Amino acid sequence: MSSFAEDLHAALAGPDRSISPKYFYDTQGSALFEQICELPEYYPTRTELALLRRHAGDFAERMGHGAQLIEYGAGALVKVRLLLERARHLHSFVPVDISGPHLLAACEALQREQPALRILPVVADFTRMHVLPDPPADGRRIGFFPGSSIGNFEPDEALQFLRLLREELDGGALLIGVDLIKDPALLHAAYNDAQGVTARFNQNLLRHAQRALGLECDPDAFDHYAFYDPRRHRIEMHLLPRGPQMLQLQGRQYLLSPGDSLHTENSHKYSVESFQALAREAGFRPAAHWTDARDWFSLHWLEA
Ligand code: AVJ
Repeated sequence: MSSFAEDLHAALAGPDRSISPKYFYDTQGSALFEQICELPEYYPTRTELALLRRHAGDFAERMGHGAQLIEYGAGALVKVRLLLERARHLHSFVPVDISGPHLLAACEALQREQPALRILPVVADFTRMHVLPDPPADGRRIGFFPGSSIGNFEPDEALQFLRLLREELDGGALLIGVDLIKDPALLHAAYNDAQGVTARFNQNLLRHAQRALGLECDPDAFDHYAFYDPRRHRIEMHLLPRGPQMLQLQGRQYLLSPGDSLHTENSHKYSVESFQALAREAGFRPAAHWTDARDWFSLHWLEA
């Protein structure tokens, strides 16, 4: 099993110099991501929220009675509230998140608003195997995976992950948000905001490593570089050393030259059809999908 330290050593040693975007998210990283969601250029969050609001009644009906709602990568529990408000006789709500303190604080606030809701938080990396509470005896498991986080996976990893969810949700369903292929200029702007919040979010990978692992480096000496690759239908984010940079991690030294970019994130975009094909390959049956008027973002209901 890999750890942040092992993954960072591997990334700095090369030749790939890629590291998982999950390491953006310590307390500061989660706060920066929440700021990104408010940016005028970053359309996914508000577009998805509008879709969730508009169709909340439909989702509640599809969930049925006595369901166990499982959210993968729960964060601040903003989006799921729209489902919880309308859901009927939930068996339980199971938020899964890697950031323990963040998750537990969000659960306490939710519990105060909804004292009757049975909340069973699971602190875990949702990209791995999950240890979940038992499913209800007479209700379905409904998975919720909003935010187009599925886009962070390479297509083959996305397939593996969807297969894992399909097994976990067997007989139930998955409601998943997927960002759509669109004008590259709009995508470019969403990951290159004028205020530089996305740049700070990107650099936070190094700051997180400074705080958590004692990495020695100068995060400000790395430029944020994000671009859309129309062939692979994905945004790539990199950190580019502005000059030669010496980094030290746990007694090992790494010298990065200006050409040696650190690849920190992929964000894949899909068409409705290409995503449904992937879901079918993972064993799901696409039953419905919803998009906004501009076709920027999609929600999919997949029967498991
Ligand atoms: C959380 C993975 C959906 O890919 O748009 C936002 C993360 N990165 N800006 C995305 C992100 C840069 C986001 N996801």
